[in-house]
Amino acid sequence: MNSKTTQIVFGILVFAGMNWAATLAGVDGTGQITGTVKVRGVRNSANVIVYLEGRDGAARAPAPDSHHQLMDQKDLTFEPHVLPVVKGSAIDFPNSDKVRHNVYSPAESAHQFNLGTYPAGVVKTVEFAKSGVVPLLCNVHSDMTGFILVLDTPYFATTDKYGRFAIAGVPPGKYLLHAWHEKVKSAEQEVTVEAGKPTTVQIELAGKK
Ligand SMILES: [Cu+2]
Repeated sequence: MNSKTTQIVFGILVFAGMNWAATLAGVDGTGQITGTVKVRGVRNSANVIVYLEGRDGAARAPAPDSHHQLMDQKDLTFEPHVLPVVKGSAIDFPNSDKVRHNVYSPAESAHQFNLGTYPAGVVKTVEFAKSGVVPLLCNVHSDMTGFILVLDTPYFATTDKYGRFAIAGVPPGKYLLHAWHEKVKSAEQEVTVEAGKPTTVQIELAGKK
């Protein structure tokens, strides 16, 4: 690569990087929150749902996603293991396995339902109108577990295995940030989002529920 080509490639990379940073930080007057959640006493820090509860009237009464969300049944697991959605969203439950499943949510869940058994190729859809935790179980396979978190906010993210998360496009204001994990006690902390400026938080979850 000659130096001119190198310069052009470098220029494109810088431009792409700036675009990406501008999108995350919000050229539209929004801000973003990034951070890491450390979960004590579990294999890794994945599958924590982080969400923002609006203060000062911010982020209240969001519109549900108009397209359906997806909770697959694949290789005898729920995929994804945890799924945050806005209240009022519809979730499709396909069966991508060769065996039959019988998905249901137990009595204590925010939305109780039982889909019955159905084969591959069939998709059943459920609408979640009430916020809260909906554990998922299968009558056929007792070790299949999953969770749906129905939220009153569109500002949420799920951590990766390193506990990292990012929530972009957040209107400036004060929020209470919640971190939820299926096995460990939840935690909350106050955060302030500023336009065009990333806010970084570190959260630690410890102690069994
Ligand atoms: Cu099953």
